[in-house]
Amino acid sequence: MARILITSALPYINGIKHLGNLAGSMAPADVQARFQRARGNEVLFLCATDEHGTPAELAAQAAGMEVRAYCDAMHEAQKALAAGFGLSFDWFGRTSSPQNAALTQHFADVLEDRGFIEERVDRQLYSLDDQRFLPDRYVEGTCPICGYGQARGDQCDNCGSLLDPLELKDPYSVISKSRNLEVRETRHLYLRQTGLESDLRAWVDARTDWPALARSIAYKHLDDGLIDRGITRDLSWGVPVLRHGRPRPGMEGKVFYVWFDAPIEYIAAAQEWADATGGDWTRWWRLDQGAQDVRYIEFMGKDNVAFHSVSFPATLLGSGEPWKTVDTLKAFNWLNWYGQPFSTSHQRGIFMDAALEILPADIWRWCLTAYAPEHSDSSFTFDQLVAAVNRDLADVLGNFVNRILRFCESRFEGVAPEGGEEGPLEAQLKADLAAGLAELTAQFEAMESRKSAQALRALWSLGNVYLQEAAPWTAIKTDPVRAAVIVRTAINLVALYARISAPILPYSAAAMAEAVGESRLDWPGDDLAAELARVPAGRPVRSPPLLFAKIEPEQVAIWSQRFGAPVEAA
Ligand code: B3M
Ligand code: ZN
Repeated sequence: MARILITSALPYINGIKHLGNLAGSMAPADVQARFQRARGNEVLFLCATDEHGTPAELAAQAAGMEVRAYCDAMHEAQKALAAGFGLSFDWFGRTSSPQNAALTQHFADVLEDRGFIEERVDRQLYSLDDQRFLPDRYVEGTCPICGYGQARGDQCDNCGSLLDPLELKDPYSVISKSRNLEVRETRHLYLRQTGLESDLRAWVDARTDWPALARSIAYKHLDDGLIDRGITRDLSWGVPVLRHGRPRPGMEGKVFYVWFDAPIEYIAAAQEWADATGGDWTRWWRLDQGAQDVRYIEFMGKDNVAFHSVSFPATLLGSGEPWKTVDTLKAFNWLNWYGQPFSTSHQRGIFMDAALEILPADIWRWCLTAYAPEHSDSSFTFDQLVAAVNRDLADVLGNFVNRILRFCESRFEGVAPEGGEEGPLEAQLKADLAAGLAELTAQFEAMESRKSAQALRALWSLGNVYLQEAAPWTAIKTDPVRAAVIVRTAINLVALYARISAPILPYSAAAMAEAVGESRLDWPGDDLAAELARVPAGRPVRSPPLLFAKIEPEQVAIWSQRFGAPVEAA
């Protein structure tokens, strides 16, 4: 049994997340966690809300709430929606947890003790009208790289470049829109990444399991030359800057930069989980406590790769302590909304709450997997959704399950029949299933979202081909024993489909399993004879409620209107 640690990039606390956040991290991470558990591996799956920094403060201000109260409410809202999408985190933590504050301050202390943190005097934008410094997202302006007019102080939404607020052209305060800004001096702590370059490069060189996208971004930062990064900010909401537990002269009222404390929450979430469940977090994160046997997989969007492949490893490696570092970093491109970026701040696209209002979670899980923005940005369209639901789910999987179970109910009293000897059609079916299962298992292991969905769909299609050729409704007229063999085989296929569809479609898989009395959703082995005999003769079965309702064009028109999608040509 392998031990697999899985983390998903932490969704910012500001507002309900959109489908893009799901597609690029939380959903594929959950599919992989479910798959690995089904394989019998020990999984610890962690995520949390990313609660510090300017996104939180600005959103709380906009909501007219005190920031901690805002974060409390939004954490619960996001936690409930994650559960609604079947995201099976072992723990959904908070970067505002006491565990994360203690760990963040610990890393800052050991890094400084080892010479990788130093104080510097910064020049930063100060808003005379707001009477405060303007870090990161408190300032917007024109991107110096691509000219985008609403680039944020720390990163440009349009071209993804990491920015320094001083680079912005024509900057303005996000709070008051004032351009009455001046540059002032302020003291900040810097993480000396330049001092860790050779360690980091050796570490990235050893990450042979990374997909091309992650490697190319990591090497770009290394080859462009690392920079020492500011890890503190003039903000009030965040992890206070202390030195060995005591206030640090000159740093009063400052907090650690959100991207310094957020990845540390991956560890702190394990501590929160341990504190809540009695689990042992050290066997997952400390190499001297057993974590050397753990495979650690991180899921994120491509704009987060830099922080996960450079600054977070710099924190861990620079500490000189035996921390587990990521083995596989699965980065996704962006899911766009009809060619435009989804945007929480600009409320563009479908958000998790509205998504669950209009369609069940499995539909979205299937769509975001089958059309994952994996090797390039991809754009969500309702046409794609309709094809995924009507063609893949309803016509292929749903149709097979309902057809065979209804036939069993009408001609075999809803009981799996005994039947007689299997024939060449069953032998062919098993051979095809074996090949298809090997492909599906390989694609899940490789964390290839689109190819996993394709392999799964191909396996569902085998059931329809088998029924077409075996035609139990014809056989029953002349050879009821033959018809019984076909029905018993197809019922076992329903049980098999439940087990292999569960990582992507947990709710539909549970309904299929319940319909044929399959109680264990473990991953199938190579012995197809045994796999297709798990539902014994005599077991009562029943056709489940409709698994996938087809989406009608009128519905698409209503949704397009509601979510601001261009109305597709009918
Ligand atoms: N909160 C996600 C984002 O950039 C960011 C990830 C943190 S993972 C430690 O939208
Ligand atoms: Zn730009």
